[in-house]
Amino acid sequence: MRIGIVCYPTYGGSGVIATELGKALADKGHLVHFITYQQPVRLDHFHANIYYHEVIVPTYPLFDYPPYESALSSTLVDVALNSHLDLLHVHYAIPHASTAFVAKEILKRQGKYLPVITTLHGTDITLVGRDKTYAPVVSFSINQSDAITAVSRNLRDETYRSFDIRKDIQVIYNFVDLKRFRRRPLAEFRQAIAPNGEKILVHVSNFRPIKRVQDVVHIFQKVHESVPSKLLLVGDGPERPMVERLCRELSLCDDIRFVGKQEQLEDILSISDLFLLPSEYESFGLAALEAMACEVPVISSNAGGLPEVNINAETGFLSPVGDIAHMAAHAIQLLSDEDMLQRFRRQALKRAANFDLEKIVPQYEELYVQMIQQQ
Ligand code: GMT
Repeated sequence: MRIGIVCYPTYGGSGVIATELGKALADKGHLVHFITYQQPVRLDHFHANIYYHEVIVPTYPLFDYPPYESALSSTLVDVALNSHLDLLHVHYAIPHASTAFVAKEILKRQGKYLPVITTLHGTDITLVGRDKTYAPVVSFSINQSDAITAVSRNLRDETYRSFDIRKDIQVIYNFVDLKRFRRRPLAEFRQAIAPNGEKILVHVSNFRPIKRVQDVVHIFQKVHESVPSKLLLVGDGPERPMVERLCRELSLCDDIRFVGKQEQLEDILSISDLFLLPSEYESFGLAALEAMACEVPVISSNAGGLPEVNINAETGFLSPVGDIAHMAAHAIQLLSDEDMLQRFRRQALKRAANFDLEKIVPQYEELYVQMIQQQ
């Protein structure tokens, strides 16, 4: 199949899933065309079956806001016609679903039918999408998609609750490449981070308020009081200055390292003992799944789709949002009991195997075939 993929090319989970999906489809022989304003972060190798089309947004002194959506729709029309796309798969509703709709309507008038599949990822529904500034367009363009998928049951249900959707939303879970995300012995790296055998806790996010990174630091403070430990904070974003200040106020700077955005996440996860994800909301929690694939149990909130990924008392523990004491108590329990920690590690990996790329990608392929046959 000739598949067009539209996504945010940045470090967010939706862009990661879109890019990893495109790479997996290309490995299976499909021709994949990424259409974005920047090379997607995880599109890091040349692949004979992958094409990248940059959306150029011409500026003009009249524009305070360059019209990205129009540039994207026009690029989609151009790529669909010249690269003979069979379908378009857009990730994140805003503005991708509406731009895809415009492109589809233009193409229809030129005699080309282009099925559009929209994958909902989370904040496009729960945070940004519900904002009344966007809601009518989100609702309309989701209903106009030929197929809609959501990355968890929770997100599907939230979408039905928030919008008047008159179509079936299929749940296709996020996935992880178990060949890449696997625990490897990196003793020297571990020794460099935790020279005295301390336990290593880790958090990965885009440091947005919804991630509650300050809770991560407060949980770590409690853990640190009873278990010799280090905390690695991976990623970057608007909350970072506040989190840095908090580390200084709590005199934890020597034991907390901000490592910024990292490409080799699997190396960091390989030396970690526990993953912390106390988010206000996660439609799925891809970062937690990648940790579990590297045998790192997860202490998370029970928000959104997290209970569909992290199984309480099996692959980690779930707590109410903001319950720092509960999360810290579970972290201490796990880190203080080596047998329990090893058991949870094995169970985390076993659970992650349910979301193996090889199991999930065929579900998208099947959907694509259905969409093409419907023409
Ligand atoms: O979490 C973010 O802020 C990034 C966001 C995105 O759209 O890139 O992540 C969302 O999509 C991921 C991939 O499907 C999910 O794993 C995240 O849980 C989801 N984030 C939220 O729902 C807050």
